[in-house]
Amino acid sequence: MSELKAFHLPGAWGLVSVSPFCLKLDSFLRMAGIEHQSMTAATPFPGPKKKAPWIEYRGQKLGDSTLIIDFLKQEFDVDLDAHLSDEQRGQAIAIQRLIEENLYWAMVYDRWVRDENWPILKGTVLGNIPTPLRMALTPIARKGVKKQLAGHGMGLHTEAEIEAIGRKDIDALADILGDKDWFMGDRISFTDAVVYSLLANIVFVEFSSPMKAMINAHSSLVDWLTRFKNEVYPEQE
Ligand SMILES: N[C@@H](CCC(=O)N[C@@H](CS)C(=O)NCC(=O)O)C(=O)O
Repeated sequence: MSELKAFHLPGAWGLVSVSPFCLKLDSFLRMAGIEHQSMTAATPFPGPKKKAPWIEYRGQKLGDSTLIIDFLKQEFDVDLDAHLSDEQRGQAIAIQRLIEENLYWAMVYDRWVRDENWPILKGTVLGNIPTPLRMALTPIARKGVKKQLAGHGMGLHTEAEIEAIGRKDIDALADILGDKDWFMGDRISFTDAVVYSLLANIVFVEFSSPMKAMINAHSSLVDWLTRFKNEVYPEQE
């Protein structure tokens, strides 16, 4: 059995995890062919940064998907981006920042602030927490996430402003993809995993979000989502 354990928040609707950062790590591990044990955690609190995902490897815990992936690339001598030019590597970082530092927060807003999504969230993201604890914890968690949203700045905007921010990012992603098969050309790269982890968590889930329609309006993005799923998660077809 592999000595690498990857801890992620629960999955739903065919996704290994409904946390984009956890799904990104899972995609990376699959694409890199790194053997591991995939562990579902009810909460992120046992992680070293109190966020998910995290790994346990040779007696050490490591948190933060990017730091974990950097570590695993070295440890297992894998690079999904070996074929990229310096310019593409720069673009990859910029796309990752768009996804993780901006668009992610619009998704968090839709899931945690929109009232229609609250019962769905309690049954999925928070669904593995034992019932008595869940009842006590969920309102605190919601308050905490609203505070995070305000701290980031996304939560200070109106719903219409957040929609407009999301639309700009999604249109930009469609423009970057263009008519290519993959974000960085004709070969899949880590950037595809980064973008998939968030867009799949908007499109393939039951949370309502205006961003679903925005993504679905770009047939290139829809085709690319299917392409990624077929390549990395063929068993989900
Ligand atoms: N930069 C971190 C972000 C991880 C993150 O925000 N994970 C969320 C789940 S999607 C989490 O655990 N949130 C719990 C919290 O902030 O209390 C990474 O790349 O792993």
